[in-house]
Amino acid sequence: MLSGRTTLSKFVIEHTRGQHSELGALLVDVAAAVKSISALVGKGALSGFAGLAAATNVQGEAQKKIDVLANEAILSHCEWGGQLAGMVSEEMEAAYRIPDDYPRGRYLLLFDPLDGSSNSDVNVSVGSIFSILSRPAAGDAADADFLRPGSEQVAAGYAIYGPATMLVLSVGSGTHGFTLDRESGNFILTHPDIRVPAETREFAINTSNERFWEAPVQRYVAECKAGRSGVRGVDFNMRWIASMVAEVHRILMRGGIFMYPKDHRDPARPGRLRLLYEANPMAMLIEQAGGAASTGRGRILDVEPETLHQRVPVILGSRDEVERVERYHREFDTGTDRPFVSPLFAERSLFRD
Ligand code: AFP
Repeated sequence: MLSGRTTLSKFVIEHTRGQHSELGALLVDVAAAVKSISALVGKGALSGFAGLAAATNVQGEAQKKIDVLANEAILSHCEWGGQLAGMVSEEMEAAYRIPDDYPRGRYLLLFDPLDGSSNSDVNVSVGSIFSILSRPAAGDAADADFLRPGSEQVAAGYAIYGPATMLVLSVGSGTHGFTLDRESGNFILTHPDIRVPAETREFAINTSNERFWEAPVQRYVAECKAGRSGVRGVDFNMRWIASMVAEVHRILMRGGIFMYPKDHRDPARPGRLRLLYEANPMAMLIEQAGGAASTGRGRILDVEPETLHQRVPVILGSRDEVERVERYHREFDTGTDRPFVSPLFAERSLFRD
């Protein structure tokens, strides 16, 4: 029965009526782009676009053909509607100027067209992440217009291309999930007002980087791994999908903490994830769902951006655990933390009685 089910179009129009009425039209265009990317990703190897493109992106990362196609899908679906003054994408070094054929609008769209794409060849869930800022001025946006703290976002969301394709978004009044009904082509509201449990026993981090982390992160993860035999007194579970969208989606569905922290491999890279079109939109979604999103030393949404593609440490999810990690950073920075004793030594010591 289709009647009685809320579609994405109905939801966004009802929730953006008035001051941001054009925002609804932009979100409908984003949803159309997501549907086309979903169809492409869903073909898998049959799409003929597996493998690497000839180029590398601004991050110096090998660009996959499907990255390029997803990027083009969002540009082509969103550039013509008259809501945008410019776009920023992970796949493009400079901001994208709206072609002269199309009118300008008062919003800015920032996005990662296909996050987790290194998983696309191994059939693991990937996603698209987007952030929307408003820009009252007329005409084309300058780079500086995009460099605004995440607290100024008027909307944020992601698509996850998994067994089902879902669109999860916020326009500032909660975080809500829509599932693509492939028969009708509509996104249907299936997860209204998502809430992240404050407590969790599940953490997500790439532990192969452990030796590069700062001590407070090493301390937190060591305590989780020690489980009931350590200071936490309970056992924890670990996940790492290497697809931020999939990790954040799991956390919105059942709680958890996701960490891609600062590490000391490269001082110029204070983390792997990008502030404007990964950390900020995910932080808005998590906070709107009652969770927390931190750099370890401050709220992600308060970070003042300096460059379009800057990276930032990310610790987000269940509020109690994020606040614990922040406390460990404060104790480390003020020299009041317990000396860090690596459990590896304890486990491996030949002389332990
Ligand atoms: P790709 O888009 O290059 O696959 O990177 C995905 C990602 O930015 C994020 O989605 C993951 O959480 C993180 O990188 C995984 O990083 P590691 O491969 O270092 O674990």
